[in-house]
Amino acid sequence: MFALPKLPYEESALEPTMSRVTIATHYGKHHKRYVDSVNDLVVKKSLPAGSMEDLVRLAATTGDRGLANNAGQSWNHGFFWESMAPLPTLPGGALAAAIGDLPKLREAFLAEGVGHFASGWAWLIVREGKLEVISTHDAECPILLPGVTPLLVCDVWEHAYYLDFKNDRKSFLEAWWDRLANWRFAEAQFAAAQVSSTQGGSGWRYPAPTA
Ligand code: MN3
Repeated sequence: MFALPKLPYEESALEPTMSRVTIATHYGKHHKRYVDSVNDLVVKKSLPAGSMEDLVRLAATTGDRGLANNAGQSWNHGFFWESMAPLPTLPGGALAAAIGDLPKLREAFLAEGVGHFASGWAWLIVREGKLEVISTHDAECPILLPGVTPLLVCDVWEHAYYLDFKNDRKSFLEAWWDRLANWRFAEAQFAAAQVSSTQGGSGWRYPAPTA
């Protein structure tokens, strides 16, 4: 059984940018439902025991849309909670050096997130050693992309911001980047990407299931 990963802060810790009500709904209802659905599918389909990463890859191999959506969303949300911190941070060290022009990266990230049509995710990633901003659609999980290690993600599904920003995704993304982005986490992911660029083979992992 997979558990809902523990939030790295209190539900009210990201206020006022992300309200306690948004987190309670997003984490306690949306994310929980994806994880519950994965657990149900594992039992119903007698899927092999393994990690969430294994299930994301299995679903891609077998073309199982239900499993792909729920395992992908479970993973992406786990990564999303780690991508935020209660107090504003800035990139430092090797990551700051690799970024260079931070305002330019901010602009690219906002453009990607605002421009992504309908539901999805805006990511800062390392691909083959290079920083890149990409978006994935619906439940698409970056561990399936060859040579990619994600550093940060912002959820741009409406459920991530509608209660706090209504339909204003741009203001949400700006506030998210300026006040919530967890650059300590991004630095750790960046360091992990240097060690190994095998797909999903390094960096954050979804907590292992308990028997
Ligand atoms: Mn979400």
